[in-house]
Amino acid sequence: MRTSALGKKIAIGTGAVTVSLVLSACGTSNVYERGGMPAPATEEGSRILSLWQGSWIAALIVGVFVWGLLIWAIVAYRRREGDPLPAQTKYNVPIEILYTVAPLLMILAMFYFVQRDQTELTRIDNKQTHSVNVIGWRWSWGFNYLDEGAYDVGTPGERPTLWLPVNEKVKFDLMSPDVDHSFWIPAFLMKMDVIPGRNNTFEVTPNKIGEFSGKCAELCGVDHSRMLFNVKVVTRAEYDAHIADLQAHGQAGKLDTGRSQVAGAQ
Ligand SMILES: [Cu+2]
Repeated sequence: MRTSALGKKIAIGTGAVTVSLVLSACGTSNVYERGGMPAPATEEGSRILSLWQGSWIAALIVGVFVWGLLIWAIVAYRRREGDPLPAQTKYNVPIEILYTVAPLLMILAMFYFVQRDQTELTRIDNKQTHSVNVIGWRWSWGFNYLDEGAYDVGTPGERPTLWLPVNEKVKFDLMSPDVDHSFWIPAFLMKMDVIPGRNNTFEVTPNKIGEFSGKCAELCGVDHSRMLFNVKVVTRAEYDAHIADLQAHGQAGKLDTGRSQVAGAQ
């Protein structure tokens, strides 16, 4: 009677610890709770973060189970003094079915969640308030603010800066005139390849004012590591003022390099 009450207490205690671990893992305030991910700076980012955290929780549950079995087998069935060689077996059908079916179920579960989130994250609903044509080339970036008729490129020795108004959905239209690059803003928890001759697009809604860094995530050649840019998420008023400033400095219209060279490459 006493043992079963104690057993119940242990079970409840273990359950509570597991639940609190799982819940705390879903927090976003510190980097450990996020599993090393940056704090999401877009509306869509929390979806990727949950997928990442969920994958870690699932992997840990499987890991603890497998490590437990391993340690138990090593300890309980260790060789003792005078033990004969154990019976050598092969083709244990139930075990073979188990270790074929169990990983298959795990892969199917992962596939379901990845497919669900990927479909949502790459969906273009065209309800964006503005579009930016991103051109990645060896070794920098250009940004065409398509709706406003202004562009920005870095100058030698200065990183280009992509400005975005906060809480407004933006559609990125990616182009490369030379080789494969990848447009990545880590804080947006989203990246996409920039491929010559292909029009890759995605939409995000930045929801945090601040400065972020961006980079090329596809090893594209000798100066790949120099393909850095800044991102500034600002209020609509500051954004409009910046666009007017670009136009006043002669950066009106559209930088055509990417599109014409891409067309030439096809
Ligand atoms: Cu690159």
